[in-house]
Amino acid sequence: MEARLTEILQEKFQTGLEQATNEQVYYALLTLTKERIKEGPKNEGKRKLYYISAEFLIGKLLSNNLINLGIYDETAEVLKKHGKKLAEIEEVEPEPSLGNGGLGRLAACFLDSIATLGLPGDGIGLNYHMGLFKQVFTDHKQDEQKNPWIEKDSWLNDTGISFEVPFKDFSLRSHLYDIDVTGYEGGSNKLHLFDVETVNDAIVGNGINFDKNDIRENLTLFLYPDDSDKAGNLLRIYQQYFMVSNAAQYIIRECEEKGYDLRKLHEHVAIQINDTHPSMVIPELIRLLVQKQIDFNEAIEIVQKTCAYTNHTILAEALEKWPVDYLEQVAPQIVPIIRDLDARIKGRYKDPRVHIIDDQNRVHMAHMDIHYGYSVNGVAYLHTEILKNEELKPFYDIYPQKFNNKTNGITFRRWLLHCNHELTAWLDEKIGPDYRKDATKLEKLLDHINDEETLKSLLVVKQKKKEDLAAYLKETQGLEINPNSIFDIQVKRLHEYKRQQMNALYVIYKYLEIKSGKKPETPITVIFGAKAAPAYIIAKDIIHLILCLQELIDNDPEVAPYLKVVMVENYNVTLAEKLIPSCDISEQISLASKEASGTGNMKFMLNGAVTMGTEDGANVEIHQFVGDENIYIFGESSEQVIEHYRKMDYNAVDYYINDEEIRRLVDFIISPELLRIGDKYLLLELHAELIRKDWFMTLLDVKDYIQKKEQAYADYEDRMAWAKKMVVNIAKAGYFSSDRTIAEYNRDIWHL
Ligand code: 9GP
Repeated sequence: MEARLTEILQEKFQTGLEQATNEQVYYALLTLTKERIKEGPKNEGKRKLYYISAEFLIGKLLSNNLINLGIYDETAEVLKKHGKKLAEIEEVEPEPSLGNGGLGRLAACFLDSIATLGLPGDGIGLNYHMGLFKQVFTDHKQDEQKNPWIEKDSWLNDTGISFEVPFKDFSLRSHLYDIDVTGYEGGSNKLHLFDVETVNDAIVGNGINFDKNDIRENLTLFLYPDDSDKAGNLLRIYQQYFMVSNAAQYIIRECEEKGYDLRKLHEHVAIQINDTHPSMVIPELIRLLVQKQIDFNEAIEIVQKTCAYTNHTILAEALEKWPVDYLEQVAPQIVPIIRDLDARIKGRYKDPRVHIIDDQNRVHMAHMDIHYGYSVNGVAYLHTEILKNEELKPFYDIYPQKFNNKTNGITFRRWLLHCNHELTAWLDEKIGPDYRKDATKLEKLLDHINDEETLKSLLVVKQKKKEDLAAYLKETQGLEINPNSIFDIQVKRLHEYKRQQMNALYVIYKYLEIKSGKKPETPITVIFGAKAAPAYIIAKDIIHLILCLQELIDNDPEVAPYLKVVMVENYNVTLAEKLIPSCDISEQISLASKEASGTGNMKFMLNGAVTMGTEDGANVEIHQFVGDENIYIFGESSEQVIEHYRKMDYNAVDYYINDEEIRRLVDFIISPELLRIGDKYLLLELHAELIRKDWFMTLLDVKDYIQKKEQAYADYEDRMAWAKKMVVNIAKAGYFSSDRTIAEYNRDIWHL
């Protein structure tokens, strides 16, 4: 590879490896990697998967591709020989901003595992020019700015493929860009990202504002444009229809090119509908098949045997319901099809809960997926049980055979091999490299659990990663943290159900404890990272509170040596790759029943963090694997929580009034200390919300939470005992490899 790299540098920049800048080396490596992928094997088969998703949070690609191509070490060596550092060159790459959180990152992990297992399967999504948004903090508040990531030279390959997408008043020509997806020592697949040539980046004004009505110019600017008004809702429908119409046209075109009979589409194609955003693929595919002279009833049957749906949440906000008249305004051609699909259901089932179009004339996208797809899956054991027994029970009663669970997973290539070289080397030394191909082999670590040297060297690895993070945060964000403190980390989307506010109440508790003279043995650093949806007011208030606490503590010499709070700015995949390896305590504290799975919990565990969590999502399975000794479980169970919702008997205000300790913590939000730093209105708003509403029952679990954290911090002091917990967590993480998840999808749903 050295010769080719030198050649490319000469051709592109007329320079040699020694003299080249990091930027030049990055672009040369980009070219080299793309060439290698092009020459390498492609995954093929009789049935191919198309994974349609609004989000693909792929992260930076250079290192991951080098690892998957098996040339990472060689590249690092060559660069080193010429005075360059691969880690520094990685920094040049912009992170594509094509996702929001777990849903999008899961899609990216899945693409990696699909390719690794040698399965033919492509992703299909949109090429958002500005991504979600870039988070900036000003005056202790979140500001949103555009986050452009596309450069002249990038991982995107212009395919020249284009389709006409018909809307009500005009049509748009798409333009397809592909990103190659490499498998670990395996063949490659593709991520197809559709775009529109007329999109105009220049119409984005202040922050992330733009004219929502000009679809030709704005369609692929942002992921999840603000939908708090009608124009925003319509724009989302335009995006979704554009995505699925292109997907359906692309799939049909590929089948025709291969000479397949479209009447047997399902024998060659599996479509996975990732949450409800791509649901319109069902009527669109029916429409296109009918255009190909296939009978309407037959088209429905074919589509039904082709499409499968994954549900990623029980929160209503992600179970989309589009008004029929909005669909009429965007893509009227699919409305009669949806009406027909609904009429068939209404003819068969009286229960309005399973109808597609409700009495307010709204289309329940998930209902269409369930009736007209062949599989419905949840993403962790508990989540699927809740779908079957609560949320989607009327559907489960009709179609028990369609429901199945696929517990999420993560790719160990990115979340171990790439992000934690030290731990990878340590594992290689302790148990040999087999776990790289078969993650369950990590269990071999348990043979060493009583070996003092093993435990000590693991602590050394963790310490190194803490120092690395401290240096990185200092350099990139000017934040100073103490690598000799306990790193307690909560990074994920900001949402009340994830209860960052409960963690903030703990910080208040600890602050007041320290003020009263009770100092922790080891200093504590509580790290947050989270973006709040731009229109989600309370989530932004929570960020405000955390940033105010950060400042208060930083400036209090009595407390600062023992407690530190930091909220990292613009939390993204790149930051996650630095934060996760350094973590001691992983915060997974959602209200039980609300977190479908979580995948951060798996990444932290794999990197030797111990979970502080509720019995929610995949925490339940983590708990089963590691046992009571190696996880801190607290809070009410999902059954109890569901019962509170059913009886409507949870009143936050009762906890506030009746419990002096809780009142003390909650009232601190509007204490003179914090009001001096923050915005009075926002802090009052959050305070009132916690007492009057608290939809996600913070005050229900907060005391149990505080007690468990205190126990964890105390346990941390026994370093050898703690290292054993770390070993068990790493050893038991194998189940959470997305290779296992994908093997199950393939075995039970896709049959590729
Ligand atoms: O909130 C879930 C998260 O629990 C899960 O791990 C992830 C991947 O399955 O999906 C998230 N859901 C969404 O982002 C929106 O439905």
